Amino acid sequence: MSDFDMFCYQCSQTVRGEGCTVKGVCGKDATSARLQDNLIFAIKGISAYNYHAKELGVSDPEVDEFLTKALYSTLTNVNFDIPSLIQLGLDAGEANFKVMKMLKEAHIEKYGEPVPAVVKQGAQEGPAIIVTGHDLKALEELLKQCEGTGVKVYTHSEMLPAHGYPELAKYEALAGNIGKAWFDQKKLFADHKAAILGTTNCVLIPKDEYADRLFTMDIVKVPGATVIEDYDFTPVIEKAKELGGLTAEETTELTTGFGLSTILSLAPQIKELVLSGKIRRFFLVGGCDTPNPKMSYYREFVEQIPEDCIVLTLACGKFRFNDLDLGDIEGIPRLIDLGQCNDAIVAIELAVALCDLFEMELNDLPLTIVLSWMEQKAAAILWTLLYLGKTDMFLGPVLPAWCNEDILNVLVSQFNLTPTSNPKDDLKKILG
Ligand code: FSO
Ligand code: SF4
Repeated sequence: MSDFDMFCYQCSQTVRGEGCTVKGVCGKDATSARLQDNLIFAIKGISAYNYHAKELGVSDPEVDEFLTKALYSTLTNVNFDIPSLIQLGLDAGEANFKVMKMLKEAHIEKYGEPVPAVVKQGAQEGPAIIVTGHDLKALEELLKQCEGTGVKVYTHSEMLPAHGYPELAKYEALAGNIGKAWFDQKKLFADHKAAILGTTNCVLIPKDEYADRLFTMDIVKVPGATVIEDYDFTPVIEKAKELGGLTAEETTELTTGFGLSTILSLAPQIKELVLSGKIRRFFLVGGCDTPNPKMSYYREFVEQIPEDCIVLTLACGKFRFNDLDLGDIEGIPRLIDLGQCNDAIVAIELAVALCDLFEMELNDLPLTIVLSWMEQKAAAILWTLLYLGKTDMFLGPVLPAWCNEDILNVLVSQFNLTPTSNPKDDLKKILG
C-alpha cells in the first residue's frame, strides 16, 4: 500500500484546500475513490479506441452514452457505492468490448483482414519516415502520399501489425519496422536521421536532437513537434528528403498479422493436435510494455513455456520476445502475433471460436492469459476480460496502482486473478 490511500482534490471541500488523502471530507472512502479513478482510467482507454473508430466513420451511441454516465458517476456526491462502482468497471469492459469490435471491423473493412507477414526489422538505405502509435488511417494516408517519392516508411512499436493488412502492405513505400516498444524512441529516433510521425498516445517528449523532425497528429501534441492537420503529410515527406536518408543496417525478420480467419483456417488441425496431446495449452502473453526491469519476466516466461504450448501475443509487450524463434507444432506456429492492443478483440473472438471447437466454456479452455498493463487502454482491456467472465488470469509484474487490498480481494475472490511472481513458479502453477 502507498503512503496515502487516496487522493482527490476535485471539489472545494478538500482537506486544507489541498486534497483528501485518507478519507474524503464528503465521506468518500479510499476504495470508492480508487474505483472511481479506475473508472476514469478505463474511460480514457475506451475513448482512445472510440476516437480512432470515429476517425474511420463508425460510432455507437450506447458507448457514448456509457462514457457520459460513467464520468458523471465520479462527480462529487454522486456515487459512494462500492458494488455499483465495480459494476461500472464491468460495464466499462462491455463498452470497451463494443468499441474494440467496432474498430476491428472498420480496420478489416478498410484494409482487409490481416494475413501473416514477414517484416524486415532494421534500417535500409534511403530517405525515411518512422511511424509510431496505433492510427492505421494516418499510416494509410501517409503511404498514399509517399508513393513515387522514394521515401521509405517504417513502422515502430504498435504500428508493426500494419504490415499484415493487405490494403496497407500493398504500398511499396512500406519498407519494414524499426525499434521495439514505445519507450526506446528517444534513443532510436536520435540515432536514425528520419522524419518521425507520432500518431497516437505513447509518443514521448522529444530530445532536442530530433524535435525538429518529429510530427504529430491533431490531438497528439508534444513540445517542439509540428502538428499535422487534415492528413497533409507534405512537411513530413519533405523533411525525410531533406535529411538525406538512413544508412543500411543489418536486418532481421519479425512475423506479424495473424487474423482470425487465418487461425480458424487451421482449426481442424489445431483440434486434432489438442486432442492428441501434441498441443497442451495456449498462452495469451502480452499487453503494454514499460522500461521497468521487472518486465524481463515476459521474455523469461515465454522462453520457459514448454514446446507443446502455443503463445499468442498482442500489443507492445510482444517486443520483449517476438524475436525468439519458437518454431512450430506440426505446421502451427508457436508464436502468433494477433496485432495491436485493440486487437485483444481478436483474442476474445478466437477464444469464443475455441469454445465452440472444443465444446467448452471459456474458463475450461486450455488457455492462460498473462497480461501486463502500462496505461489506461490496458485498464479498459482488463475490465473487458473481467466483463466476459474470464477468470484465472495472471497480471503483473506491477499491479495497477488503483488496486488497494479491498479491490485486489475482489479481483482475486471473484475472478481468481493472480499477481505474477516469477516465470518458473507461475508456469508450475498453471501447468502443474
Ligand atoms: Fe503499448 Fe502504448 Fe498499445 Fe498501450 S504502445 S502502451 S496501454 O498504448 O496500448 O500497446
Ligand atoms: Fe474530498 Fe470528496 Fe471533494 Fe474529493 S469530492 S475532494 S474526496 S470532499
